[in-house]
Amino acid sequence: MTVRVGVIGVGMIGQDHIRRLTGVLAGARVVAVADVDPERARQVAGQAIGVTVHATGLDVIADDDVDAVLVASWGATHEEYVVACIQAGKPVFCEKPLAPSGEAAGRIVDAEVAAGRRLVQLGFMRRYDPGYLALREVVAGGSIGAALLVHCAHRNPTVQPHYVADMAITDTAVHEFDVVRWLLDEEITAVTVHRPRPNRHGGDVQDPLLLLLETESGAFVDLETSVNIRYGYDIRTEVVGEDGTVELGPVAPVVVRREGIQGSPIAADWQERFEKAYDVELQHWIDSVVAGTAVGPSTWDGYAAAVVSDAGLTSLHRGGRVPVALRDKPGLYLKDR
Ligand code: NAD
Ligand code: ISE
Repeated sequence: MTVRVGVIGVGMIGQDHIRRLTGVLAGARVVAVADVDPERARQVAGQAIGVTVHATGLDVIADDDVDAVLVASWGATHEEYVVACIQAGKPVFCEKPLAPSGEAAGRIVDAEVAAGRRLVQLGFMRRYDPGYLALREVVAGGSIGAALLVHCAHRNPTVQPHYVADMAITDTAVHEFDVVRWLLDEEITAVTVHRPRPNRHGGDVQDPLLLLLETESGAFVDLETSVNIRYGYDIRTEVVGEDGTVELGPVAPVVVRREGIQGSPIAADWQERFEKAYDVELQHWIDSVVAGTAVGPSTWDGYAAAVVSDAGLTSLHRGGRVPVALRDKPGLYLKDR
């Protein structure tokens, strides 16, 4: 079976996913697109044969020729599309964040629980990155003892013009909110956000931020977000256990020595750093559509991360330590992790 995919939002990652669905992965074909920028939608559709351009994302979902939907529009628009997919019974891959608030994400949980089956896979691609998978295996294997601390840095050289201050939490730090829950296999219980001296490149975006997360077991996580750091795209995670530590290794395959300096290339952006992870996550999605059940990061994971984002935003704007209060986990998600 070839899965016929409709794509909503054909900006940077939408186009990148279309490229991999079309030329890299097996078992899928892009048959329809929509974007609030219709000219962009036409341009992207024109690069392949047989791609219908729809006026709206909801038209993509309603198209009988579309078996499954990929949502890659801005975060605040995800709820409408994901809920419409669930109500239409169509599998949906939704880019992170699931929604910009816990309340909106909770409505998506309600819709999926009402449908009685998982239809959503969320784009937390770090769970498919070979480095993070190896890190998790060491933590779960117990050789470093119980995890006590996690040190994280999430550095972007620059961000897009539509990136506003809150997105450091809802769009950037949200990756760590998910990956920490998944690495330690527990929920985050409180967030404190500190604002260091601002980077002169930051403009209206308060940058960098330093977040302190606390988890159910009492582990502490420090997270630096820097989104104007210029030198490259750099993601760091180290788990400190009772008997040892484990951290992501270098991603560069080579070390260069010249003119008195030893160095390794640093990824330019998220496309380059996580290319393999995006390939594996989307192949996983296509295969799950064929198999008939959604797998991987779930609506619940998106909800949990969104509630942590809420706490992070409260701490960013009002200061202080903000507890995270999740609702009870519905039975639909109990066997996930
Ligand atoms: P982008 O601005 O490059 O592209 C978004 C596109 O969506 C634009 O073409 C815009 O016109 C369109 N759009 C906006 N609202 C729409 C709507 N209501 N209906 C249809 N189209 C709409 O942004 P991007 O960087 O591609 O990010 C898109 C999403 O992907 C965001 O949620 C972002 O957080 C996520 N993302 C994830 C990763 C990752 O590492 N997993 C990386 C980048 C972006
Ligand atoms: C972007 O949307 C992503 O998801 C990238 O992975 C992240 O590094 C970046 O900060 C976000 O803006």
